[in-house]
Amino acid sequence: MLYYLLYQVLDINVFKYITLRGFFSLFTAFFVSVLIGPYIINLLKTFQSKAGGYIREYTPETHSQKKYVPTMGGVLIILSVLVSVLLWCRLDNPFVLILIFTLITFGIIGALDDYLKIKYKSGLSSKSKFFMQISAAVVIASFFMIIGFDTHLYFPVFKELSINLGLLFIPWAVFIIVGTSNAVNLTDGLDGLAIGPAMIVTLTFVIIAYVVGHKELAAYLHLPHIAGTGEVSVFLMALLGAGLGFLWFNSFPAEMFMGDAGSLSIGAVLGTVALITKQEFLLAIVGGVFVWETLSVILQVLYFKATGGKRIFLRAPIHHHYELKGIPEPKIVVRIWISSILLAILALALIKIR
Ligand code: 57M
Repeated sequence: MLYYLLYQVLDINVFKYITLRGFFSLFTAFFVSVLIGPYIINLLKTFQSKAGGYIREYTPETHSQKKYVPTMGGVLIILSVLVSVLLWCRLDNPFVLILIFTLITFGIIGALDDYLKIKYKSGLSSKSKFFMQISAAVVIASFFMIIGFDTHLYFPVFKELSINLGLLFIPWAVFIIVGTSNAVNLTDGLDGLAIGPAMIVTLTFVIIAYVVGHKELAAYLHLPHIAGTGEVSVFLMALLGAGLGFLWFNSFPAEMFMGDAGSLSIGAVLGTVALITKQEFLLAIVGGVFVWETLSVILQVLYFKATGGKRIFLRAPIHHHYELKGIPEPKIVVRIWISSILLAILALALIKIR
């Protein structure tokens, strides 16, 4: 909105620049998040304490005192992002509109699940939650087809290799969006554990979206140039600011959890950004922490079923295995952040090695 007012109406040239609006977007989202955070925490605490708190079964002893930490803090992230994006993004950019739709729809699905878990001690059934996610992802994938988006699939390292998915782009997009959304959701099991790596992935894609949207830089790095993705980096700077603001409260000991409202929406946005920038495989690398957390669950369940009850890990997802080995929660979280940072550096290095 301010882009239109300050640049197109008042002709203040500097506001046309993506970098400047990106920084304003980050700091606006951060300060909105940090300033309204305490109010959101109190609001959620009041609602949750009236409902009696919620904790999952098979939970390590260390989690029993978390029963009254309010969840659904993802609404703070979503609100902060929307305020900043509406102020600093170009709202005539189709990618920005698709990302706003993704953030809100997956946020609603997650918030509904959180609300039911708090109010009635059990959330949406896995089937209905999965159906809602698939449906939302099919709509998002259809938006891509409607705007005539390039349906080629590109690969890291092999700059000449690409496959045109055609209509198969829709199931591919659904897989990426729903898969990333649930991977972040599974990971969100320790204070700061999901938001840390999610912000590292976000910052990595701020860089990727800027480069892919810049004709000369994309050509220099042999990346497919997707016009308009520069505006996606302004959106992601808002997500980064909002996520850092949320981490202000979610760091150990957490004053609130993001809930499915946060994990599903952030994951879906990151999956959609990977599709927009045509860097789905790079997402799997920089988001390797989310991949490993999900794989640990798949391996655990398959082994459990195959051996009639034996486990590979003490408990899955893998962060609970480290917890049950006696490693303190903050140490597990920071070590996983370190892994995320190293994976982000590897992913960016792979862009150069093409
Ligand atoms: C998401 N939810 C947390 C919080 C957060 C199939 C199975 C692997 C599913 C999996 C599962 O249900 N995952 C759902 C994980 C929960 O966090 C809430 O959920 C939101 C995210 N969706 O925002 O609202 C608990 O996590 C803790 N937490 C923090 N700090 C945070 O910042 O401490 C969350 C955020 C919160 C809080 O205690 O209540 C969760 O873990 O449930 N199931 C599991 O993850 C369970 N694993 C399991 O059962 N493994 C089995 C089989 C099925 C693989 C096995 O290994 O044999 C673990 N869940 C818990 N403890 N709580 C087991 C250990």
